[in-house]
Amino acid sequence: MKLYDYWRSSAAFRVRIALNLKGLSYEQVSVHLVKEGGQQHSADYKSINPQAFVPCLVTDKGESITQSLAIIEYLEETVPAPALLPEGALQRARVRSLADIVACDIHPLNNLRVLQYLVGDLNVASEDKNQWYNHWIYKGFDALEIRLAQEDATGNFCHGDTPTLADICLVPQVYNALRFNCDMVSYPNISRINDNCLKHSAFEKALPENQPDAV
Ligand SMILES: N[C@@H](CCC(=O)N[C@@H](CS)C(=O)NCC(=O)O)C(=O)O
Repeated sequence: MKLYDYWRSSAAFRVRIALNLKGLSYEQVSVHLVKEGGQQHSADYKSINPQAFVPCLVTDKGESITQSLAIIEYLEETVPAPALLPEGALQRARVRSLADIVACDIHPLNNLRVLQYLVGDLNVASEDKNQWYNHWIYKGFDALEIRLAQEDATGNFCHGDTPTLADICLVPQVYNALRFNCDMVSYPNISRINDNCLKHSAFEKALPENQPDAV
């Protein structure tokens, strides 16, 4: 399998964690999101993903899949063990719901192209852009923290004591929060679970700084 990847991409980071948890080997093809105005915008890459986003996974049969959650669900269906979703429809809905707080409601607002639009087209000052970035993280983490604190299914990980899709989304988002100096003091459960995940080699190996294209 081939993963179109970028070390600092948190959506690609999710897929790297899932591939590692499943024990799957893959070839990494770096798409530099900043160099040359962003290699994701090249005609070559847009013929692979017209959305001009990483990640994109290409299977050994040459089929390509875009969107990190679709890729992870594909891996879950084709390589069921270890499971990244729990038994039971309600439990799976909980995990997907936690994951979606990050993947649908935080991350898209803070994506590179959104930040570039704020600064480049709307002339938003750099400190206001950072405030925007942190605001949406705090909004999402406030809700996530309450749920992780109050819901019985929370364990060493977001759901029980093994990593799931929720942790796969959480860890890259915490990584970005720390990178942008978010104050994590109000988020003890998020921080605890993040620390537990990072003790796991699948997460550690997927960290941005451990990627071949990291600078
Ligand atoms: N919903 C997509 C989001 C993918 C995404 O936002 N990728 C970012 C990197 S984390 C990207 O390629 N951004 C390029 C840009 O904004 O120009 C997914 O989950 O795969």
